[in-house]
Amino acid sequence: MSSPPIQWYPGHIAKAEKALLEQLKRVDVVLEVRDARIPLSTHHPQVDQWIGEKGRILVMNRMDMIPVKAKEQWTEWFRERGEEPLFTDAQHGKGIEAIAKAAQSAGVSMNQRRLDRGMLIRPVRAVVIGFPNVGKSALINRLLKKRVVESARRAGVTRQLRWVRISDQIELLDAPGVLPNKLTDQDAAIKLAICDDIGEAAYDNQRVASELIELVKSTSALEARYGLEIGDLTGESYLKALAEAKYKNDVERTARQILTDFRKGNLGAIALEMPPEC
Ligand SMILES: Nc1nc2c(ncn2[C@@H]2O[C@H](COP(=O)(O)OP(=O)(O)OP(=O)(O)O)[C@@H](O)[C@H]2O)c(=O)[nH]1
Ligand SMILES: [Mg+2]
Repeated sequence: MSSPPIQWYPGHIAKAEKALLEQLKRVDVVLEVRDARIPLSTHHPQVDQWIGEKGRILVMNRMDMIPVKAKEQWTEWFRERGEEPLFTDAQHGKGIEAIAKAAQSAGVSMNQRRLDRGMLIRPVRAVVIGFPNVGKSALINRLLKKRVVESARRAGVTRQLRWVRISDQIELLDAPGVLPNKLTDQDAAIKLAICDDIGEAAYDNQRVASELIELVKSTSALEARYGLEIGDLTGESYLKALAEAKYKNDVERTARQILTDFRKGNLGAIALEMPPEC
């Protein structure tokens, strides 16, 4: 389809990135939060460089939105690469304890190094980094067991960096979502749009919904939800057929409906990305 490439790099994100880089100097551990539905597309290319020698905790949030099987395959894939992904569901408070523990133990080794150098111990300072809307603030609220930072169903909710004290041992910095200033991989950009991780002004709903249909075509999710079989229709034709059958031929409304249904989990648990060799 011939719509312009998806690009989204609003001013507040550029500013946020600058402020984040400033604060990074003060941070011991980075919690890198990704969207479990698209673990590769929510990998920020610069994050490894930002983390440098700091500790890293790899968080796969929204685990409730993918099948258990996908979670297992991703765990295996990351382990083969020497990484240990911690899956969470910040919406319902699952997997949070493991994150707190990992941050705490990073603090223990940090303080041991301080003691060795004759310095006083202090709480570990961690920052939550990730694409917009992956659930960073929700995760912080869960770690704190109360709602202290704003978290909502939109990309770009957190605008300011904000330190919160999780316990005597952990201080956590909530940061606004960051993303590369240029989305060179357009397949990834489409998935970010599908998952609501970029602002909606950046893309065409009908195109993105068509791509979503293509991606979930092999599951029975569409038929189960809308009662319309996909057969060998393309995403675009299915969208039109569904508009005709159920939405008074309003293709735009149909596209929005499908996207909303996917984002709310009404299509069921679906992994939009699987480990490359699976
Ligand atoms: N189903 C599900 N929803 C989640 C999960 N984590 C967060 N959410 C929801 O996703 C939306 C975005 O969460 P936020 O915490 O605002 O995300 P954020 O990463 O802080 O977003 P920005 O501040 O915009 O960068 C909210 O509506 C959350 O309730 C999860 O694990 N599962
Ligand atoms: Mg936030």
